[in-house]
Amino acid sequence: MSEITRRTLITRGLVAAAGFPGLALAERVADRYGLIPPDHGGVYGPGETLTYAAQRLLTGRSLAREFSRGQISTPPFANETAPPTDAFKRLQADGFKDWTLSVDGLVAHPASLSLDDLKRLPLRSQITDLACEEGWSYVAEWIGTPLVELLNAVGILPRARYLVYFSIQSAWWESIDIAEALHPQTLVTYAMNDGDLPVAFGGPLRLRVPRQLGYKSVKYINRMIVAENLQRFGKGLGGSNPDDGYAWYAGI
Ligand SMILES: Nc1nc2c(c(=O)[nH]1)N[C@H]1C(S)=C(S)[C@@H](COP(=O)(O)O)O[C@H]1N2
Ligand SMILES: [Mo]
Repeated sequence: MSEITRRTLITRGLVAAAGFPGLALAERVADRYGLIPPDHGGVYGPGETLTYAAQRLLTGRSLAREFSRGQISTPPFANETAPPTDAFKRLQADGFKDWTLSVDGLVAHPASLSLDDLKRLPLRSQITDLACEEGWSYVAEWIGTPLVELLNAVGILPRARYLVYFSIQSAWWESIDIAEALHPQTLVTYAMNDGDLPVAFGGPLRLRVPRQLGYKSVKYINRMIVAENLQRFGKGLGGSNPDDGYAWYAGI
């Protein structure tokens, strides 16, 4: 189903199911419940708002499908193989022992964690599909710590609404709402299938957001900021992909 068709159905479904007399009222309801996405302006804005609001109301706690070991793709498809920057190559030459993930913003205890620090947090693995907006996908086992464990360790403040995350590859950053950040399948991953997370797949550290399209699973992450709103980041639309015209909420 095309994105537009799907969006139209969800929009109609939300409007029909809730008996809303019109889009304007639906948007007001979405706003009241904090369901306005950052890319709500422009031509597709009302559609983005209703897609996000409908999905959050209907599927907020749903789980991405998990697969069996036998369904892991061999070989998996890596979209990009080149190490991203010189700074990256220097860290790589040292086996990533100096790689850090900083977490700051609306947190009680800002922190800078090494890969070893992250490996001391509770571990979870899951076999999920990574689906690109271009139509291809692959199944892999992703291993890391649930983001919720990291956020519990730094203590997010009550005003927090978004988690913004950045790659060492500066053109790449994204954000998710706190519900997605606390979801048990959102993982800070450092391993894949049988070993360390390969560079081609975002190693040494990648956020996996399996309920959304591949572009939300940013590779080579080294910074997270917990924020109340997204206005000060890029064009204020919530990510490098939304800044380029893709949907901020990329639920599948
Ligand atoms: N830093 C960074 N993260 C990224 C990308 C990228 O080019 N750089 N590509 C994104 C896109 S569009 C997709 S579909 C997936 C591809 O994941 P893969 O390389 O594991 O196949 O990574 C996402 N995360
Ligand atoms: Mo993609």
